[in-house]
Amino acid sequence: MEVRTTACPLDCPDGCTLEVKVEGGKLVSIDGGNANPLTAGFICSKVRDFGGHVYGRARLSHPAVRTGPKGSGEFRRASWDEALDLVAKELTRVRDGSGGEGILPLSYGGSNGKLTQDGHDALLFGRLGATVLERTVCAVATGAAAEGLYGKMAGVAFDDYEHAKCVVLWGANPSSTGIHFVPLMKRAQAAGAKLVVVDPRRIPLAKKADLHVPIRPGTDLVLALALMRYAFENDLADRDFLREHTTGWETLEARAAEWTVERAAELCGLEPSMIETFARLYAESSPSVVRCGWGLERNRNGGSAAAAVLGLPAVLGHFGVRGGGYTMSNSSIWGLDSAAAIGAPPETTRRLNMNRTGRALLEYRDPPIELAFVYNHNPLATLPNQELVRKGLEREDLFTVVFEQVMTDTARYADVLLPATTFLEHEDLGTAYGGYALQDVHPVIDRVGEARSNAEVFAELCERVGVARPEDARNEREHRERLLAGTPWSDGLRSALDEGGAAEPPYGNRPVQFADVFPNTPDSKVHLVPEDLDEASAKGMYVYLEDPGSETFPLALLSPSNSRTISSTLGQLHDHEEPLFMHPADAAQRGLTDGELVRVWNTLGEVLCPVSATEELRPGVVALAKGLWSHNTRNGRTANALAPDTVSDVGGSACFNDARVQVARA
Ligand SMILES: Nc1nc2c(c(=O)[nH]1)N[C@H]1C(S)=C(S)[C@@H](COP(=O)(O)OP(=O)(O)OC[C@H]3O[C@@H](n4cnc5c(=O)[nH]c(N)nc54)[C@H](O)[C@@H]3O)O[C@H]1N2
Ligand SMILES: Nc1nc2c(c(=O)[nH]1)N[C@H]1C(S)=C(S)[C@@H](COP(=O)(O)OP(=O)(O)OC[C@H]3O[C@@H](n4cnc5c(=O)[nH]c(N)nc54)[C@H](O)[C@@H]3O)O[C@H]1N2
Ligand code: SF4
Ligand SMILES: [Mo]
Repeated sequence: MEVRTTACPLDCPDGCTLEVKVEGGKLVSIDGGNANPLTAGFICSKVRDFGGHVYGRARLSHPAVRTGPKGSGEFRRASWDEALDLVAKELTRVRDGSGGEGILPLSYGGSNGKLTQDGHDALLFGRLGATVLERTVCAVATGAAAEGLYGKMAGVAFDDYEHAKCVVLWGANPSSTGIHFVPLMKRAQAAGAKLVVVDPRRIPLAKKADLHVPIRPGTDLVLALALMRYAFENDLADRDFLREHTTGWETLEARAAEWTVERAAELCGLEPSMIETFARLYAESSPSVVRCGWGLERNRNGGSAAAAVLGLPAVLGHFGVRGGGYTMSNSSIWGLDSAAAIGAPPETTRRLNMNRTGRALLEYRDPPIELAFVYNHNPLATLPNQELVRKGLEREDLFTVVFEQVMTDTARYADVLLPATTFLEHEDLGTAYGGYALQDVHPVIDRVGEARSNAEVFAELCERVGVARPEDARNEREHRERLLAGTPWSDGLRSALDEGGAAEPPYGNRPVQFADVFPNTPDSKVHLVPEDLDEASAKGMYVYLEDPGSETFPLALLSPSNSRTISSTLGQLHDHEEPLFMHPADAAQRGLTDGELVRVWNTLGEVLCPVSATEELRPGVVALAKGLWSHNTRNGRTANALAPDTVSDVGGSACFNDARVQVARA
């Protein structure tokens, strides 16, 4: 038995170091390593059980071609040569016929590493002139806000939370989505930090909080503006900091002015005294830190909400001390641009916001989408407006390629299936986005069946459609070299990685905001009302957009992360029936008893599942987990069938939590 070291690149803030026990090329067990200090020697149960994904029944081990009707999951085995030949022929046929824009690459995070996306895939689709997919299901509203205000300044390290006197956890549920934050938070509380949790649900950390603010979904913008107004009115704002280090604060103050504590309380469904307590606690504690999650962006007000929340430490002048400031995503601090490093052409073709994929598949003309190439993504499980996506994939005249590790709901609709390696079988480069670790991901086990990596398959397809060039990187290693060479601190990074550890940025992995790191904006100031975002948002930034609920569909449906899966990854391992959670008062009003089968519906679709009454939700809010597969509900539909394909005010982000529904006995 051998222990091999690698890292987990999956879509999780933590970026764990892994120690993998291997015997005869096969995985025996996985546990946490220590190269990334955040891992602290332990990992989540999802990845500890990853063997079930690698070797399970659903794993794809050879290419296949459809034999049954679309969606039936009936395939025959094919050789790589036959499958790639077929795919290359179809790509060429569409490009030479109606044009490259008839090709739609459908991809999102996949293994989330820097070498498995925007590599040879970008060369292939860029050179074919395919439709460009805007990857907008996650982090684009928060990302636009963090970029606009601070140029994505590096965030407060979780390790420094123990210096804070007040921690605000806003729209994040680390007990499921980034477990290493939880013990650090415990340490911070033991050292005297007060914890405020802003979440419509009583999540595990809300139970340990000094103040749980059970906000009505989609109203975070108003709460944050009310906190600002309170600070301006009560002489708590740091006007010296605002004058010296920010622009746009006068506009922000003016836009916040309408949100008195009373008005905000009414709209957010909170007691005014709770908002005042929050305002005082956050303003008067120093250091104070805000950990901003992604729950608050998944609605129409998402971009302005994230900007207002991230603007709070500037208004209060909470920077310049260890444990003060904010943490958002750290994903871009390394300056690693995979597509640029590999030489992908500029994106000049038609663009599609991926939240509108169903519409594009059904409605695009000039040219219509004739070929969908799905990789790193399970669109049927994770995109909004699931019924339209399904109708699109059912089109007889659509040629669908699915390049996947396992037989997902989407893979069942493929015309050609290509088997992909997992992160235990290929090279990658992983960046934690919560902590500060950049780590190599190594192949540590033998490949399963005939699975191939993204780089191999897309490089081969470049050859077969005749767009490969002699100067192209040949493999992941060469791509990695070019990627590291393109960063301002390449030597340090490369030597740290080659020594087998986790590389850290030159300012260290515990930077103090406004001491070690400053906004990456052209004038190094915080732009509280970034002009481009203000212009791009329909009514201007910080203008509250009304709740989409109605008398017919009064309940707000949340689809929060689920601790068993990462988005929908690993969903094949959990075929239980998932309940809709609902407040007992809402259940009683509808005459529903715990555990009975209900129908959850709106104009977009319906889901049949059991109901579970819980006081952990506020009345008026229901929840059905994110990332479910068709086998998790009675009728094979999930929360995504009820989620609108509308987009947020800023950034064009998905609005999953703007789903408004009705519930009745089935
Ligand atoms: N186990 C597991 N881990 C994951 C993932 C997973 O699916 N499973 N997904 C990964 C990915 S892709 C991401 S993006 C991150 C997400 O990480 P998080 O942001 O922590 O997760 P979410 O579940 O999206 O949302 C967090 C919380 O926001 C709350 N929320 C919903 N609507 C609102 C609102 O309007 N306002 C406020 N204040 N709160 C609201 C929800 O109740 C939820 O508790 O996690 C990553 N880690
Ligand atoms: N209702 C609802 N839906 C949501 C959300 C929500 O809050 N509510 N949140 C959204 C969020 S935050 C996100 S990030 C998205 C995620 O949406 P997706 O990106 O679709 O996420 P996954 O379900 O993890 O699917 C990734 C797929 O890529 C495959 N894969 C992994 N590595 C590789 C590889 O190296 N090569 C290839 N070819 N394939 C690979 C995996 O097997 C998996 O099936 O979902 C969104 N969907
Ligand atoms: S999913 Fe997150 S917690 Fe689990 S091993 Fe990977 S990085 Fe660590
Ligand atoms: Mo995400």
